[in-house]
Amino acid sequence: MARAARLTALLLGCFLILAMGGAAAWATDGAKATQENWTAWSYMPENINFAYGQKTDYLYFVIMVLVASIFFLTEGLLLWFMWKYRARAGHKATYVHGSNTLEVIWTVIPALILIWLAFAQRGTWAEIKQDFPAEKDAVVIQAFPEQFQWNFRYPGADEKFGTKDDITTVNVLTIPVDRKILIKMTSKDVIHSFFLPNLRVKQDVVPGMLTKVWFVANRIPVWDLKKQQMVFITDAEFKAKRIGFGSTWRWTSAVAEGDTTNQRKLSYEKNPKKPTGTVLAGGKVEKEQAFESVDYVLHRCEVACAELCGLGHTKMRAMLNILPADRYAAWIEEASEEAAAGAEKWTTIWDKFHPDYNADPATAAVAPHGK
Ligand SMILES: [Cu+2]
Repeated sequence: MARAARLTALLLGCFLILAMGGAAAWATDGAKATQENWTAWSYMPENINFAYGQKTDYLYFVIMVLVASIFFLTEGLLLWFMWKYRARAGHKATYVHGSNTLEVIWTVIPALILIWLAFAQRGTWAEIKQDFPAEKDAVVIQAFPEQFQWNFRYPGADEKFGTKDDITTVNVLTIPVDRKILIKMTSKDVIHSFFLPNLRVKQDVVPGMLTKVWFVANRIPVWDLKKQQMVFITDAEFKAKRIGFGSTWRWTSAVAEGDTTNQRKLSYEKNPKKPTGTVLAGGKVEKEQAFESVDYVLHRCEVACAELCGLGHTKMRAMLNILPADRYAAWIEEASEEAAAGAEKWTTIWDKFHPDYNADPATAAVAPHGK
């Protein structure tokens, strides 16, 4: 028995040392974190929503520090007591009923911490989930997910939903950079969850219920051809660089020869059959440009479903394109000329059962539900 206790103590000790090593590495990264960017400590995807993303990350940071401290305190005590009160000759076990004082202390302290947290996060919660921007100040987009795809709708030139000039897309969400985006959503079938990891947005989408999210994308995702990796740049940087876009060049995804980890390496490569492509330079479109003349290729983020919504759940993802204002306007124009993708379900389901979801609550009376 004594041997088993020693072994347990040894294993727990090893675990604690490993955990402390991890914590030290984490604290080192944490030191790099700034008020604007708390992501450095967390290994989370880069935050590009400076409207409130850094506040979400900061809350994660505070809660992690709290939880980690309590973890080391309690596991340390456990380890110490296991050693101190181990079975050995000449020591008789005693029966302890418990201590009311101790019980009160370790109930009251966590309760106070939780109450403090509830108040400390209140402002951030209200900013994200309650204080939505006015529809006239935001780009309003509707989302209507179903098993297993993301349907989006834009109001078109008349700025009204449920009219003939609406633009609908499937698995493509295109937004302008540095603008407030307001997404109004409901589900066509089961519960889904609208998840934009880089924007710190996650919100359930529930059938028969209107839920909303708002955010600002302050960076544009591009692919750095020299580093062969995704980077995020500002609107000003975007305009100062040469950016390949459209179906310019070849996007490859392959496992490198001899790589036993089986990790796919993504890269853009020059297509021998089509060595030139379309490039944006200073906001102007230049055609037939050489691959070598380009700094970045326009890239995208991901829209994921964060609710296990059925067997095809893992395939339920959409592209998130973030564009400078002029490119966004060009995209809207292009999209309104194209045949709308999956437009029918919007008119036969959304507009029929949820006409009130189309109205701007600031300017129009909300129609009774289902009318
Ligand atoms: Cu889903």
